[in-house]
Formats: sequence, structure tokens, C-alpha cells
Amino acid sequence: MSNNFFKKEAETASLDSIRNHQLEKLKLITNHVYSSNAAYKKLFDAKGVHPKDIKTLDDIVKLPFTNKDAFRESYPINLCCVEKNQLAEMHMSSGSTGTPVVMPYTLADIGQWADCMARCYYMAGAEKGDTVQITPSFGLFNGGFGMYHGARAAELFIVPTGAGNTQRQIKLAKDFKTKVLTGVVSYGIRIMEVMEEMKEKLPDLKIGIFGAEIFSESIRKKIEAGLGIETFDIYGMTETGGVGTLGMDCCARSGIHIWEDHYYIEVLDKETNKPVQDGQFGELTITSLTRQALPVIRFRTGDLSKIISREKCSCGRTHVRIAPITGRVDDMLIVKGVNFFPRQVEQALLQIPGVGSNYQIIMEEIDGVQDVRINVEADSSVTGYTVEKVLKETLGFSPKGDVFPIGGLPRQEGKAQRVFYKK
Ligand code: DLL
Repeated sequence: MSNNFFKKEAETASLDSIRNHQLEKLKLITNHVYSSNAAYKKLFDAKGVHPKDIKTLDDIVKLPFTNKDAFRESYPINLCCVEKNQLAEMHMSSGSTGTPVVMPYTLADIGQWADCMARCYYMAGAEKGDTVQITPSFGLFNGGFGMYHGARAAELFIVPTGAGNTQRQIKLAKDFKTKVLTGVVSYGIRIMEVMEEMKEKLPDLKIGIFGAEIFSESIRKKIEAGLGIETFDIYGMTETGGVGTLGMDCCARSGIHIWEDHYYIEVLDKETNKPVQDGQFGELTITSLTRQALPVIRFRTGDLSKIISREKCSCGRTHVRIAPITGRVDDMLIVKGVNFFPRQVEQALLQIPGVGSNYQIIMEEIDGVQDVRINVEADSSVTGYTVEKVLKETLGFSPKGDVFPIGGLPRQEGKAQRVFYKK
């Protein structure tokens, strides 16, 4: 697989020059948010810090944290740091609580997004004129438009299908010789399943760029084998400016490169709020260095990962690499005194031959005690007994549950919901 660069100088800069650049941008961005937004000024003042206190990168710890609540409390755009007539676009995510998080963009912010996303396309091996099929929805969700802005910058041929109508997606991919398929992870699986049903092959398809959901190694292997492609794990979120803003893994497949010229990353211990050592898991905390309309300062993402390496990668890039996201600080489930993560359930289920990729973890309270039911999709060779046995080995207790035929459980458009709370 080729390894192209979109901005080679930025992507391969020396560590010293990255740090100098980050410090210069950190000073500018703290000044910008402090002087242009009253809510930001209040946060700084409450912490007793002024932008002029930022003299080295380590001084970042003096700055206040932001989180999803800060966004929600400032709905619609009270954290915005530019005049409304400077805005060009907005995106929004509702999350599980339903209270929206809004991200406004200036034209320069769209350019910054396109730059990050175009780097991801090139890093995956896309080249000018290649067909890219964009399957996330075009709307408030940032996935569709972000992949579109980046594909324009990378001069790809865009097939903007948006979400849904999987049979038509497959037909268009065949007719327009799609080389790069983009989407949320669970939609990659859906396309694979429908292709099998249709007995269709896509010989031109080479690259899959997937994200927005945990991308476990087992799911990756399944998609790669099923579609005959190489996959890439793309990372980003509404608050940092959308898909691809944070980075993606490269063909060396040794961690997600974070675009450090645009973002400063910290990995923090959730309890002490102090940085953990490289190699240890913690909460990713992000500061946007180059955005105008709404840069985030020390944004607590809630995502768990760790620094894998700060060394130059074999792909030539020098930007820090993190492990794939393993979960959210708040998605740990506790049943019968056992702590576990949805990802562990997924890994256990995928070991069983014949079990499909769609499943439900239903948390329910029975007589005041938290219980869990795990429903899976599987072919007729799989019995409830086998599923229960494997889950017991993983979780240490036997959850109840049912085995449905493949396609028997409901699917959502967009990100798959795995955990349901039943009252
Ligand atoms: O999900 C952006 C995106 C769209 C990324 C399409 C990749 C592909 P939000 O809806 O704001 O934005 O959700 C952001 O999704 O905090 C993570 O918890 C999760 N997430 C995003 N990418 C990954 C990934 C988009 N590669 C939230 N692996 C983040 C695991 C991911 N989780």
C-alpha cells in the first residue's frame, strides 16, 4: 500500500519544531478565547489564570478544563469566540442524554477540518481522482460533511451516498468503481453482510476508513477479510471539529497519529486529573490549537486510550501515536459486583463461529438488583448454551439472553447503540 502525504512538512516535522509550534499556538489560542468569550474568561478567572501565564507547554496544566456540560450549558453557541457573521457552518451531536453539543465553524475552520481529513485520505493511500464513497449521513452529524470537505481538498471523486439503502450503496460502489469506502464501523459490517446476501463483489474497493465507534481488532479483521480491503481507524469528535480532526492510524498500523500541529493532547488520570505516564491508560484531553470559532481548551473527551509512542513512525510521520480508543471513562457496566466494558462482550461473542456482529446489552433492574441480558444474532449452528458458556468465561457470570437469526435484531442508522437501559 502506498503512503502518500498531504502536508509532508507538517506531518514529518521534528519533535522540537512541533513543540515550538504548539507553544506559539497555545499562547495565541488562550489569548483568543480569553479576550473574545465571556464564559471562557470566567473559567480562566475562576482558576486564577491569565493567558500571559502560559510560558511553556507544561503551563497548560494551569488552564481550566472544559467538558460536554460546558457545551450543553452554553447552547446554542455561547462559547463561540467569533461574531455570528463570521460563521460558515455548524454541526451538532446529541449524545445519549439528548442535550445537544453544537460546533460552529468559520470558513478557516472548515479549511482546517479539510486539511486534517485530507491527510487521513492520503495516509490511507488515496490519490487524486480516486473514487471515495461517503456513507455517514450529511446533516447535523459531522461524519458526512467532514469526509466531504476532506475529499474535496484531496481532489478525490466523491460519491456522496450518505446513510442507508445498502443495496444501492453496493450498486453505486460497483458502477463508480469506489476505491475508498468511509463510514461508521457498524455500517462497514452492514455493507459486508448485504454484499454476502447479494453475492456481490467489489474488485475496485481497496481502502476502508471507519470510525465513530470502537474498532476492535476482531471487527477489523472480519471487515478486512469480508471486503478484501485494508481498513483505517479514524478519530475525531464534534467538539474538536469533527471526523478526522484528531487523526487516524497509518499503514504501519501502530497507533492513531494525532495531528499535533492542530491539537495538543494530554492523557489524564480520571481521579487525580494528573497526566499518566506514556503507556498507561487515561482520559484523552484535547486542546485545539488552530481553530477560530470554538477552540476547546483541555476538553475532557471521556475517551480512554494511551500514548503508544512519541518516536518517528516507520511511515515517516512524527506525530504522537495513541492506542485505538478502548472505551469511555463512563461506559463501565457493573452487574453482580463484576465490572466490565461492552467491548469485552463484543470480543467474546466474535470468538464464536456463526455469531453475527450485531448484539444488544440490556441493563435492567430486577427487584432492585442490576441485571443484564445479552441478545445476539447468529446462524442456526449456534445454541444459547454456547453463547452463555463463552460469556461466562469472559465475565465470570452467566447473563440471560436470546439468540436471534442474523438480521433479527433492530439496527440504527448511524452509530450503533449497544447498551440499552430498561426501566
Ligand atoms: O463520531 C466523528 C466521527 C465520524 C469519527 C465518523 C469517525 C467517523 P461524535 O458524534 O461527536 O463525532 O462522537 C465522538 O465518538 O468521543 C468517541 O467516543 C467516538 N469515536 C469517534 N471516533 C472513534 C474511533 C464522531 N475511531 C465520539 N474509535 C468520540 C472509537 C470513536 N470511538
